[in-house]
Order: sequence, then structure tokens, then C-alpha cells
Amino acid sequence: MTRPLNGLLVGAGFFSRNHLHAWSEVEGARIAAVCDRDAGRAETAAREFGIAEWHTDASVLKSGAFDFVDICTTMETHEALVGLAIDAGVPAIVQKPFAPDIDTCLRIESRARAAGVRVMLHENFRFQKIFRRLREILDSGEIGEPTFGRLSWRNDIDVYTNQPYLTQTKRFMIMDVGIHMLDLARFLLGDAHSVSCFTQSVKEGIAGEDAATMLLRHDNAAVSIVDVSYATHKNPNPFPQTLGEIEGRAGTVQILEDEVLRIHTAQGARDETISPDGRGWTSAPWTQIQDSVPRTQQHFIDALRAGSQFETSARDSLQTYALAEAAYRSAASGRSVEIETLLKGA
Ligand code: NAD
Ligand code: 89V
Repeated sequence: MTRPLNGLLVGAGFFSRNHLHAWSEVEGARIAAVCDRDAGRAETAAREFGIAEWHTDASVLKSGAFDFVDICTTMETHEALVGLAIDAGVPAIVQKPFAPDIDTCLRIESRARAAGVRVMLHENFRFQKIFRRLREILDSGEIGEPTFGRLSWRNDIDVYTNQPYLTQTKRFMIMDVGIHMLDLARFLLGDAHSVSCFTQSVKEGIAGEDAATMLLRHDNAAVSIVDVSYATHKNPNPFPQTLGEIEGRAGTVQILEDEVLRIHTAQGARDETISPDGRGWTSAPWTQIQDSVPRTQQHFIDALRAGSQFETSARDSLQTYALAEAAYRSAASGRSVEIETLLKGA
């Protein structure tokens, strides 16, 4: 029986409780210590989750006591924190967004690769049950080769109370939510090479864009529309659902409300309802997102132990972050942007 891998969680803020609940379910790993530059947060989280050790300085990674680090902080801190992990030779799973711009993402990835330190993005939308099942349907060939997709996140949930930094983030909607949709578009339709994008600032008092509409051309010639908005008023509020469809040469899969996949083929249409995992620590309306966290973290540990590829490795994720960068540059220039120019030398 091999001992569980010991982890350090850095960042004991809003979303970290979902990480800590999830780590208590992950097989083969445990969180041995919590770190937050706010001592009160670090101590409270450690006490709540029965973790003996807490710190306020992530340089504790150099102690050699940790087999991995889970970085659950906001994007402007990721280069420094992943840098500490690299210096300590400790593999890292780092929350999205990777970094505020593609050049910083490239710098971090290149440094980690040169040091031989493995880095995975905690990008959990593709680990939602509904998208694992949709990927299975696509892999079965039931609807044929995908040709079109639409992934839409449109609601007006008050995301700002729990995540107040989002009101001040200049690159907001594409980096906070669009990044999930762009990774999903790649997960379901394959890599993309060009983006056209329009952004909008709808709600008063928000520093960045709170709506964006992106048109992607994928390498397999498929086209997708990725649209995100926190300024869309629907009742009931569809948060946190991603809605849309994937069309193939032999059918269509619709992604409908209440986690229903509607599969259309020549034989007719059927519905598959994806049910929540039923965990005691999840709660509406976050359940769909919360349920994906243990799957994401288990994948990280399994791949770390097996020495196999992370689905959302820092290297693979460069494609996603290049699409986000291209979207901002398209919105600024009014033209379509090819991502190869942004990934030169990667
Ligand atoms: P938060 O600001 O509430 O918490 C971050 C914590 O990290 C704070 O307590 C802060 O003191 C601490 N911190 C920052 N820099 C540090 C450092 N150098 N050393 C130690 N501690 C440090 O942020 P949050 O809302 O929990 O979000 C964290 C990340 O998770 C964000 O990037 C966000 O986009 C992402 N997020 C992901 C999901 C998802 O997985 N679906 C959901 C919500 C948020
Ligand atoms: O899930 C997340 O990444 C959050 C949300 C999209 C809900 O704002 O930041």
C-alpha cells in the first residue's frame, strides 16, 4: 500500500472550501497543510478541515514536506506561486485563469518544462458529468463528425459578492468564464486556430467586459460560437449551466437546462438526464460546478502517480489561453486573429 501524497493548499478563500471537501474524497492524496497570507483564513480552514498545519508563506514548499501543491488563488498571483513550486521541484495544480495574458502563461509553462516540474490547470468544466457523457457520445460516432457547436453561459447571478475582485478585473468575462467555454470547445470539437470576438460592458460599475461573443474556426474545419454574459436576465436563473449544442454530420446533441442532453439522430430523439453526485457538502446553485472538483483533483493525482498526461496540462492549456488572448485582440482590432502568431516559439 503506497502512502498518500501530501499536498499544500495555497489560498484559503472563497472557492477553496470546495477544493478541501474534494481533497477529502480523492484517493491517494491528502492536504497536509493550508497556506494563506491571511493567517486567520489559513487557521480557520485548517481547523475546519482537521488539518494540523497552517502557514502564511508559500515558501514552505522548500521544506521538502510536500509531494504537490494546489494553488487556489487569483490569476495575478500564479506566476510567483508556480515559480515557488518550480524552485522546490513540487508538481502543481493551479486554478484558472492560468495568468492574465498569454505571454505570462508562456513564461510559466516554459520555466516549468525546463525544470521538469509538472503543472496542471484546475480547469473543471470539462470534468462536469454532463460533458464527460457528451464526450462519450461524440466518441461513439452516434452523431458523426462534429461540424458546429455553440456553448453559451448567460445569466445575471450575483458573482461579485463572493468574488469581489471580479468587479475590478480589466480582463473579466473572457478570462473568468470564457476560459471555461474555450476549453470546453476544444474538449468537444478539437483545437481551434482563429477567433473573431465582440465584447460588451453592460452592467454599470464593472471594470472589464461582462459579455463576449466569440466565433472560432477549429482545425477540423468545424465552427463554434462561444458566448458568455453576466448581464443576461432570465427567470429561473440558469446559473451555473452551460447550454448549447454540438452538431455532427449524422445528428445533433443539445445541451439543455436541468442537465439534459437531447440526442437527435435519423432514428429520432432521446433525452439523457445527468444527475448530481449527491454529495453532502454541495449545495444549489453551485452543485454542478462543485461535483466536478473531486473528478478534476482525482485526475491530477492519478496522472501524477502514473506519470501520464494531464488532460489540462499547462502545455495543452496554452492553446486555450491563446484563444482567449486572440479574442481580446480581435475585439480591439475588429479583425479575426490567428493563434499561431501568439504561440510562436512555444
Ligand atoms: P479569493 O480571493 O477568495 O481567495 C484567494 C486566497 O488566496 C485569499 O484568501 C488570499 O489571501 C490568498 N492568497 C493570495 N495570494 C497568496 C499568496 N501569495 N500566498 C498565500 N495566499 C495567497 O479567490 P477565490 O474566489 O477563491 O478564487 C480563487 C481562484 O479560483 C480564482 O482564480 C478563480 O477564478 C478560481 N475559481 C474557480 C472556480 C471553478 O473552479 N469553477 C470557481 C470560483 C473561482
Ligand atoms: O466557476 C468559476 O470559475 C467562477 C465563475 C465562473 C462562477 O465565476 O469564477
